Order: sequence, then structure tokens, then C-alpha cells
Amino acid sequence: MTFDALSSEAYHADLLGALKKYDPDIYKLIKREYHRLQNSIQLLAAENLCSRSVLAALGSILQNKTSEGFPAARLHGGSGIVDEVESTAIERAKEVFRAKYANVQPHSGTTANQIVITALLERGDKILSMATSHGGHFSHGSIDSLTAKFFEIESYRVDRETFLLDYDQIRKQARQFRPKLIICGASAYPRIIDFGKFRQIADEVGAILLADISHLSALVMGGAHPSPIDYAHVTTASTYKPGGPRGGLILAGRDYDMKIKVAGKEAVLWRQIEKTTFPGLQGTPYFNNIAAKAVFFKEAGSKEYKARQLKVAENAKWLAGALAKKGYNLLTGGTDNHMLIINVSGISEGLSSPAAQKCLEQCGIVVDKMPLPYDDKPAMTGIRLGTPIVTKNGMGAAEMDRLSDLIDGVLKNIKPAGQTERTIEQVIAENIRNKTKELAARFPIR
Ligand code: DSN
Repeated sequence: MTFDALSSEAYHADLLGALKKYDPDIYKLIKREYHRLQNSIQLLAAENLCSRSVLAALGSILQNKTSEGFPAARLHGGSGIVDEVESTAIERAKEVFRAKYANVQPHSGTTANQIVITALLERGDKILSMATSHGGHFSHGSIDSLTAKFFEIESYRVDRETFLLDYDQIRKQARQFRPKLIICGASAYPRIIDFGKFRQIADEVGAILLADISHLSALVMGGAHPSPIDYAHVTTASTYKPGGPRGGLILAGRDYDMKIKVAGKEAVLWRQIEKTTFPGLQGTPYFNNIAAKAVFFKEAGSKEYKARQLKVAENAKWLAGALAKKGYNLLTGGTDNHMLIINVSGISEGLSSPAAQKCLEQCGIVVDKMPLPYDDKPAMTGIRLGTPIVTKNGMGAAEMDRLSDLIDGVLKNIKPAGQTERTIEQVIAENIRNKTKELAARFPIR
């Protein structure tokens, strides 16, 4: 391909065509993924679809720029433009979250958490966080995480009967354990999180509060879930779950410049976080990705985006209601956010979530599997459903009803096949698969 060396348009045009020519193997896989998405229903709570403008920024020449440091304080030359890119992303993030500080460099939500934790704590310090099997994220202190290797973790759990957060119990635990950091925010919790209560508990025991809103950030930006920004000392999020590019984000509200003690020395919260981002844990930021974050924050400030987040929560509630009417056992009985979690163990004898996930996918419905709190069965029994993508594609209440019928059609027809295997009859699967395809075709990715 030839192009006018002076034209950015020509340079960036038909990137897919260039790939197709050079690497048909990867090109074909991308094509297959596109068709998979167009022909099935995505109900992953942790997934979303970014806009084509975000994709364009990701696939831009900015990806090449090496430049460590922060705007106006870089180690590498030629950084004037990426300084502007990063400053734009920072200002837009601050505006859309009503924050006083934003750091758009973290490569992921997990890295954002690692940066904050290692910025504020010293090796061996205590963290109180939600147990992974009760909905907490791995990076909050799961046994195999870096967090658990370097810090002392105590986990809080949801209530055994209601599966809701029990703030009195968390307070008791905090008083006994005296953590330096409390982490709130979850990967699998379908109800409102009371960040104000968490802050009261943190203040009572002199702890710092970190809110990880990776799952909630879209609803927070859209006004469909209370914001933690001025309750938590620091807030983290991943940027792909709300519909931006992959990556992480660190935010702070009223406490952004508070004085903290690190290694016996006084430090300012946000400066300590920046020092730990670079050179602490990361090198060169991904500037194509930061540009894409900037584009996404512009989108997230729009009326359309905000209205859609209310719809995401409405759709989740509707789907939960429709499934509950059919007798499904939903964790906490329903949802206040974008996700619902179904206990599949009561649907048929010995049904586990890996089998349910496999059969649903065979019928074109893509969901997550996960363990449920207090579940001691040998195999996992929870499946998590989320409504961000179906809502983005334009679905509403009628389609949630339709989806509940299709999901029911699959789950009720899973039968034992041998000792542990579970399967769905081919004709039933094909019949549902065709209906799923029809529904997906009416709401394509645009
Ligand atoms: N937080 C994970 C999830 O909820 O699936 C993804 O990072």
C-alpha cells in the first residue's frame, strides 16, 4: 500500500485491509470474533462495547510514543502532543466523575489497585477487603494475588441469610483487626454499596478507604448508583467495563491532597500515587489507550450515555424480575445494578455453573460462572448475567422477557449425560440457538 506521507488520514485509513494482507490468520480471527458477537447475546457483567471512535484512537499512531512520567514532567523528548492527550483525558475524567484528581495511566483495574495499595501501605500492613468467593475482586487480596503476598489480609463476607453486606459486622471486624486500608467495591454483588457507611467505619478505626468501582463506574457516571468519590480517600476503576478502552483509572475527591505517612515520612496522597505509578509499577503509559480513554470520557459526559446507564439498571431489574417469576433463585432476590447472579443448583439435581454456562453458550447466550457465598458444593453453582451490552445494542423490557424465556428454555432442559456430565439435546439447542440468532440480528453492534 502506498500513502501520502503528509496525510494522517491516509496513514490511518483501512488498517484492517493492511492487516488482512499481511496477516490473514489474525485477520480471520478478528472477523470470527466480530461474527460471534453479532450472532450471540453477550450477558457478561464485566464486558461492554466501545465506540468506533474509541477503537480509532486505540489503533492510532499514538501507540508508538515512548514517554515516561506525567504531563510536563517527562523523561523523553517529543512529548508535547502526548502531554496534551493525557491532560485532556485527566480533565475529562475529573469532570465526568466530579473528582479533584485523576490518573489515567494504569494499564488495568488490577494495576490501579496495586498502585494505590503499594502507594499507601508498607509491606505487612493490614487490609480488610471483601472475600473473593463473596464477590470481592482477586486484586483485593485473594490468596494468589500480589496483594496477599505482601500484605496481611482479612476478608469480610456477606450475610449468610440475605447475602447483603452487613455493615455492623464489617465495623466489628474493622475494630478488632485495625486495618490500615479498607477496600470496598465488588465484582459480584448485585446491590447498592453504601460508600458513606464504609467511610464511617474507616474513620472510626483510622483506616484509609479505597473504593474499587470497576463494575459500578458506568452507573456512577450515569447517576444510577451513588458515587464514592468524596467518601473514599481513593477510587479505582477499569475503563472497559463502562464501555471505554481496556485500562485502569485512579480518582480522588476531597481527600486528594491529604497528608499521609509513608515509611515514617510525610507525603501527599496524590503525589504518592503518581510516584508509585511511575517509576513504582509502570513505565511508559499507553498513549493510544489514554487518547481512547479521553474519547470515552467525552462520550460518558453525554446525555445519551447517562440515559443508557439508567436503562442498563432497568433492564437488569426487569430480567431479574422475569427470571424470579419463573422460579429462579437470584442472589439477594434481585438487583439494583447491572448484574444478576443466579444459583443454578436448584434447577436440576447436580447442575453446576460450568455446565449451565456451556449449554447456554451452545444456545448463543454468553454468561459468566462463579462460586456463590457459603456454597460448599464441589462444583460452582453461580452464573452472573449483566445487561451493559444488550442495552448498548438497544434492547429493552420486551427483549429482557424474551431473554428470560430463552435462558429458561436452556436451563430447564439440561439433562445428565453420564455420571457428572450435563448436556442439552441437540434439537432443543438448535431451536433455541436459532431464536437467539434472530434476537441478536435485530440488535446488532453498530
Ligand atoms: N472483575 C472481573 C470480572 O468481574 O469479571 C474482570 O476484571
